[in-house]
This record gives sequence, structure tokens and C-alpha cells, in this order.
Amino acid sequence: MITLLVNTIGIFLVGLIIWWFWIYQSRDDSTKIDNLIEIKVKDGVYQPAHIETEVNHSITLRFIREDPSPCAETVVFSSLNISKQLPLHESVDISLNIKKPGEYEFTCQMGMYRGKLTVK
Ligand SMILES: [Cu+2]
Repeated sequence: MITLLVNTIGIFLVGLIIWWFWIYQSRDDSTKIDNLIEIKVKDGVYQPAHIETEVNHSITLRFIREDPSPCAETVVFSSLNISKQLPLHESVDISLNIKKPGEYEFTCQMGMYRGKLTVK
């Protein structure tokens, strides 16, 4: 009877530790970044390809490249002078806070992948 009780408490504590360190903490991490937008780089398109934000507003674009072709390996925001390598299946964050309204295109280095960030 006591063994059963000890085992039950043990399992409960293990569950609590797992919840605290993995589930609870990981949820906390994702809320630290405001306005996180995940963009998949796949099948010749950015998904989503059109993102809207406001001036003086911080956003983070998280690029996840799932296309192994070399075409997809760089994302370029030419009007912002940003160019980033995208390793396959890894996420790459680009944080932006744009001061001027307008349309900012982002493409791969050959311009086959195309996306647009609209800042209002
Ligand atoms: Cu390309």
C-alpha cells in the first residue's frame, strides 16, 4: 500500500517536472517575441507571401526553409539591405522595426521566391 502511494507521488512529481521545464517554459519563450510570423520557404513560394505591419512596430519574421534547392538558400530584403542565409530545416529570425510606410519586397537571390511586407 505504501509502495503504491510512493510510486504515485513519484510519477506525479516526474509529471510536474516535465510540465514545468518543457511545456510551461516553452510556452513562455514563444510569448517573449511580439508579433512573430512564421514563413515557410517551400515549393517555390513563401507561405505566407504577404505580411502587413505598422510603422514603428516590432515584428519578427521567422523563416523556415523546407526547400533543399540552392535557389531558396538566401532571403534578401534589398530595400532594407538585409540578406540572410537560410540553412535547411532551421529557423532564422529577422527582427524589423520599420520607420517608413511602404512596400518592402523580399526575394531569394534570383528573385524566384517573392514576398512582400506592407508597412502602413
Ligand atoms: Cu531563387
